[in-house]
Amino acid sequence: MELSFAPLIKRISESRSILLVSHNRPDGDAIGSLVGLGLLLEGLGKTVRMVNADVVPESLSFLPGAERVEKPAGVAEFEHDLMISLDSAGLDRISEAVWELRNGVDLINVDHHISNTAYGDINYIDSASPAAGQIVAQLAHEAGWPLTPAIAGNLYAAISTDTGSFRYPSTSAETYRIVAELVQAGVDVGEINRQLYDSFPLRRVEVMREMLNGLRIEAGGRCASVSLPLRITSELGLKTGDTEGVIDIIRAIDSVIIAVFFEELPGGMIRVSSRSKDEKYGVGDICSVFGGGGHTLAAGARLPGPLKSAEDRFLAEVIQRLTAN
Ligand SMILES: [Mn+2]
Repeated sequence: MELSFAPLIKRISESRSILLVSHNRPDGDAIGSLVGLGLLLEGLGKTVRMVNADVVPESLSFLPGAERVEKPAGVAEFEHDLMISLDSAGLDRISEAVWELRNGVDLINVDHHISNTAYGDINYIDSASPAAGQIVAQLAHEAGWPLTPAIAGNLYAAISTDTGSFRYPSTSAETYRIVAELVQAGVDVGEINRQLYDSFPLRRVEVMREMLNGLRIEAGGRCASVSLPLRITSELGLKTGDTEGVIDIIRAIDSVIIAVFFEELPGGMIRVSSRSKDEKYGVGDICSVFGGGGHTLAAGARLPGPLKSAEDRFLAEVIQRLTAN
């Protein structure tokens, strides 16, 4: 089916008050696309509230408008006539407490995950797009909605973080075209990249030191993995976002095709993040074996603990595929 922004633009134009939501444990794309679209719609005179079930990571709190992101309880009284979800592949990526706010209004689903279940009344799913933020920027372009430096900064952050700073293969000519528009609209590229990539709290490097001590290299160097026990999370007082980038470091090892990061969660489940450098060895398929999903080159899953047994089960699947031919 041909992708078209027309139904979204029409439905948004008919709306007066809009509730925007994005996935739990938000990353740069979840916050940037959420706030970017929120501010865009406010610029059109809409009443807008932006919701996420989890806190904005400290590393993204500098984004203009990030302080506007609210917990579901804060918007219980908000009377909206439209809801828009961003960067969220399925209903399960967003907390029940957020969905309870829907109150039967139409839902627009804007996303770039190939696994998206098209759960909206209107769906705009572009799995070729590297970021939900890029789709929002294209929507603004198409609709002729004015950009401000704050809007552009949020969308730039969304695209930059989801493309690994414009390095992943999903980065297209369209990405650079749309980002050129964002820069033209007032993004200070040096400053925003400093904030995004050169402003880590020390604990972010300390956790890297801890995890690299336990680095596992397997499948003849083609698989690298690290894991984070809950004990370290509490010892270092880690916050959401502190482990961002760890997987990119082990993925960068020359021989590595698949990199995996295991994190023990309170309650005993193990969150698995995985990255591949080669479409032949997609991690989306591997994660789906364990009930997870995502993209070919970046995917996740949750396994029951304990940590070591989750590692062994997941890595056995990875190694089997990497050594199959
Ligand atoms: Mn995304």
